[in-house]
Formats: sequence, C-alpha cells, structure tokens
Amino acid sequence: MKTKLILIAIIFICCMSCKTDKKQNNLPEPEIKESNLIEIITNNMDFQSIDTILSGWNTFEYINKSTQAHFFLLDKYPEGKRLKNTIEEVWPPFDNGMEFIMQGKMDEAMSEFGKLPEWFGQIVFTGGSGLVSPNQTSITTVKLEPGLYIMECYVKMANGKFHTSMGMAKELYVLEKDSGYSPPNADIHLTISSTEGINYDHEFTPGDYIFSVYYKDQIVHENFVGHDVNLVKLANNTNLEKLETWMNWATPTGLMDPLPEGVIFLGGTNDSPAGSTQYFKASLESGNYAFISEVPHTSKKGMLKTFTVSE
Ligand SMILES: [Cu+2]
Repeated sequence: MKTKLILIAIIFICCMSCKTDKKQNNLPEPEIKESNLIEIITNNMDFQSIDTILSGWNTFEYINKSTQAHFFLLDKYPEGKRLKNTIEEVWPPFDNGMEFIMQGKMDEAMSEFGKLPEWFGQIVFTGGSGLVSPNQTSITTVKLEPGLYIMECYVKMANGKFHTSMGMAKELYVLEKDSGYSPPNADIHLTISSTEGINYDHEFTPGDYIFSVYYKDQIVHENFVGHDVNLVKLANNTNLEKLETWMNWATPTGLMDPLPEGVIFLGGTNDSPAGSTQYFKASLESGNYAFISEVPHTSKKGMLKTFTVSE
C-alpha cells in the first residue's frame, strides 16, 4: 500500500509525458532562448512559452491572464518517457482516483492510484512557481539539468478536473549547453524542511524583494507531494484554517476553484529536491501575508507562517 501511495504521489506531482520511443529525430528543432527571462503566459488552460531552453540557471516570468489560479511545476522525466506516455498511463488513474475522492471513496481512489506506472516514481520534481492568482505575475529562478521536462499545473477546476487534463501540460526541452547565468542575490533567505518548517530571519517593510528558498530536505507528504513555498496576501478576515485545508489537493475541494476568500497568491517556489535552492521576486505592501506549503497540516508542520508588513 505504501508503495502505491508513493507512486501515486509521484504521478500526481508530475502528471504527464510520453512514449517509449526514443527517436531523437522526433524531437522538435531546438529554439534556443539566449535571454535570461523566459516568459510563460496562461490565457486560459494553457502554457504559452518557448519549447527549448538552455540548462543551468533560468528565470521564468509567469503571467497569469486567466480567471483561475495556477502554478507551473517542472517535472524532469526519465529517459524515453514523454507527454504522450503520461496522457496514456498517468492521467487515467489520477482522473479516476480524484472522482473517487470526491465521492468519499478513499479505498477505491487508492486502488486507482496504485495503477500508476512504475516509471512515475522516477520523475524528479525540479521547481517552478508557487500558486499565482488571476492577473498576477511571478518571477522564479530555477537551476535545470539537461533533459526533457513536463511543465504542469494540477490545480483543479470547480468540477474536480485537473488543469493538466485541460491543457496545462507541456514538454520543455533543456539543452546540454549551459545558460551561463548566475542566480540572483537574495534579500531574504528562507529555508524549508520537513522537521523545521519554513524559516527566515527578516523584518518586512514595503518594497521589492528577491527571496531565496533553500530546500533543506524533501519528503513525500500525506497527499503524495513534496513541500513548496507559496506567498499569499491575506485580507483582514481571511480564515487561515480554510486556506490550510484548501492547500491539500487530496481533499474533495482542495486546490480547486474557487479560491478561499481573502487570499491572493503571489507566486513562490515549487516542489524541488533536497539541497536545491530556488529564487522568487515579490513586491510587498503594507498588510498581512503568509508563506504556506501545498501539503496537509501546514500549521502543525511549521509550514504556515504569517507576517505583517508595516511602514
Ligand atoms: Cu492551472
């Protein structure tokens, strides 16, 4: 059972790829991006971006022009697997499993997740943005090894369907050639770990900041995904318990439209391996904010940290 859960988790995180045919000549011609800023636009349930980038440090500007919240997560695929394999082998168990979760049939859901292919466990979740609310933009810097990645968003629509199945899954080729870029200089250093939660040492005043996020460790949480960091602007009356419950996709209304009330997601850094560091930019104004992970029981785990920005 445990193995099945882990498998599910992995699948979930990634959600999409390919066929065993390894013919490199089937790959699209590289479209090399020399600029350090890679634009990704979501108009509805899509990722509009270039298909091929250099390896090493890359900075992504993710512009959400849609009416729903999204993120992008970069899943490094095992050799020979592509989006087609995910559509055929990974999406059906996830879609069926989610339907069972919504019906309260957890045993049946687990049994569906147990049908995930063995290679799902070899996917490496390599970072990306945190959640981004409608009309918000996030800037995230990530270090990427060469290989084939699937860029995905597994937020759910109001009917429980994953955005991946609606078109938010895209192949991204990372070439051997290194971008030569260095990571930015961070103003605020965050660490996240399964035992200590999210930590930082800084007083916040209004302004523009670059945050670094160091993943001291990484584990598979109860909902089968790893921890990440999302920056959230809170209203005066935001119900934090509702936000905490919403952040767990494996609940019937978790990570699903509509967003909890009084919450604006401003990006962050997505699930990535132990020892990795990602960066994100954000502008803070006076008011209340939180850092929160997309896992269950964030307050108990130290992965829900509220803070106030004051003049
Ligand atoms: Cu989405």
